[in-house]
Amino acid sequence: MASAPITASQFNAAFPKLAADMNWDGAVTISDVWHWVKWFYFLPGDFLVQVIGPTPLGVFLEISVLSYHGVGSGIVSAIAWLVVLPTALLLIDTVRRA
Ligand SMILES: [Ca+2]
Repeated sequence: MASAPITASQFNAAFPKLAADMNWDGAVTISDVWHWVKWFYFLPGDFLVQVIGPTPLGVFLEISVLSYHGVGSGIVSAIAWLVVLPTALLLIDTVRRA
């Protein structure tokens, strides 16, 4: 039996937030740096989770708030960064040469 679809506001509320103290241990330490990197890396995939999650496609793909920082989000993020980084470097190089 399928449960009720997760609403857009539930996806918004569960979106991973950036904070100085990402592991909630009460101090900003080097351990938080890894969490910042992870948060930034997963941004493209997590954004897609937020957009697609509440739609019928998201229901079909079984996307939930647990999909944030998940395998699918990681794969989407990898693809996005593999496109974004070379494009950004190419643009920077083009601007420098102009
Ligand atoms: Ca911390």
